[in-house]
Amino acid sequence: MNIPPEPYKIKMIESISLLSAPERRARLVDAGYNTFLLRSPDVYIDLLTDSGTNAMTDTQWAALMRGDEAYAGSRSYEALEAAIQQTYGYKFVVPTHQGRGAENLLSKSLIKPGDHVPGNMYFTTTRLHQELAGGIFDDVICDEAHNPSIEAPFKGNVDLKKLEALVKSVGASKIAYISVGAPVNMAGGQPVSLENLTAVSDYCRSKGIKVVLDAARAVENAWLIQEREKAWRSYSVAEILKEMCSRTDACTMSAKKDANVNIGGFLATNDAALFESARNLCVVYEGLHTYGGLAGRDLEAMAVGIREMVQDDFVGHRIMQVRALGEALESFGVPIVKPIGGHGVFIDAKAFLPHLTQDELPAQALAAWIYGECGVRTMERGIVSAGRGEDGHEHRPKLELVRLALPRRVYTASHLEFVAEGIGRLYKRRDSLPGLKYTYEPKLLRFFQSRFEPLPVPVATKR
Ligand code: PM9
Repeated sequence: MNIPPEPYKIKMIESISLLSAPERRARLVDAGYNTFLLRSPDVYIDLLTDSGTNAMTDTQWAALMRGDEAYAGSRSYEALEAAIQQTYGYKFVVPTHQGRGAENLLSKSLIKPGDHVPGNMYFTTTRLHQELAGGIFDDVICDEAHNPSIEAPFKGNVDLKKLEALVKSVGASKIAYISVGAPVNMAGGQPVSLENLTAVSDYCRSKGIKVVLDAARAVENAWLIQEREKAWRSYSVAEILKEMCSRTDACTMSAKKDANVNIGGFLATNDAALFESARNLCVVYEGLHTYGGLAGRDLEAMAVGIREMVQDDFVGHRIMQVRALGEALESFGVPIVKPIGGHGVFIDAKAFLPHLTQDELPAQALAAWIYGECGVRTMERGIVSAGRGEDGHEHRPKLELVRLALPRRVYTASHLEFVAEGIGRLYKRRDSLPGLKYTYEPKLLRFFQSRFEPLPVPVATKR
């Protein structure tokens, strides 16, 4: 595999083991064919998510001991506030227990019922909080993002024409804010260029519309800007991140991603009125505004993680590791989203299982069959994740993807080779893989808790 040597060494390990094939099949039945319902000890290599599953540094572990557990005015809050101010450049900080906590405070603060919230593709929790606050999500991402095989460098970009058309049709006063994910998780970790973010920012400022960054993996976006955008090639990841934030009014952050902590998040902003509202709502939904649902030690680990996350070699190594996994999968013919994104490889389930219709849940099924084949846990990012609208209709995304998200600093090249070989084997017998149907579907964020059973096995055509 073509991965540069790790810029770190291993200090602690956790044992993992592979169950036998019959045991894996039994665990799949127990889990209702939903990888979220598998028990972690039954998983060999866990690529469900890169959220909260990262390995912390020794300095982060040491920082845990410094946690100030005072209810109010904790010193650990001051450490976090300074780290965010210096790394992202926002003035005001409200800690939250994780990203969706910040999304809740933001949505409740800025959205009035009937308002529109444009964004560069939906994200599950983000859109749900917008809708729960009475907002209407409008997708304004560029068309290329919906096509898995187009090799454009910035498939996360906002299509300004779509944004302008929306503003024209509903009026700027009905736009609560624009939410810009950088990179775009549901499109395959596709980045946004600084040129595009600047254009969005200039346009929105001219119309009095706020720009909010979903900063969960903004550091990876910054690295991809450095790699692909000529004007920014000589800038560090730290400098590019600050430039990105300077184009926005606020950010919501799941620190469980970029910042390498197991729990934590925040809302940060330069807007005093938004800060005032979010800080007040924080005491209702999260905890006091200086701990936001977290322990003092979590705030300390997050503060150190934020300062460390912008190291160019760490980010570069991570992205090259993801890329190597994608290339290994491609060497077995497995169809994946191109270009390979920052935090994971996304398998194109429609192309992998072309004999299944969207209602036969190809991505959900493929995630289940991958676990059955090799004990690797992945996540559906298709119609099941997209969920239903207010009136019960199914959202029908163009993309049916299975995501292999790489936790940071957790797995080695040989783990990734094992993953690629296992999925490569499955690809050879793809014609015989059936779809799934629901046996249980919860109302909200159904992908977490739904249960399924297999449809009849298709008659395999010999290759
Ligand atoms: N992302 C992920 O695995 C966690 C579970 S799936 C809901 O990709 C973005 C871009 C995310 C994200 C979580 C959140 C929410 C916001 N924006 O999980 O609440 O990828 O910390 O963050 C997951 P929290």
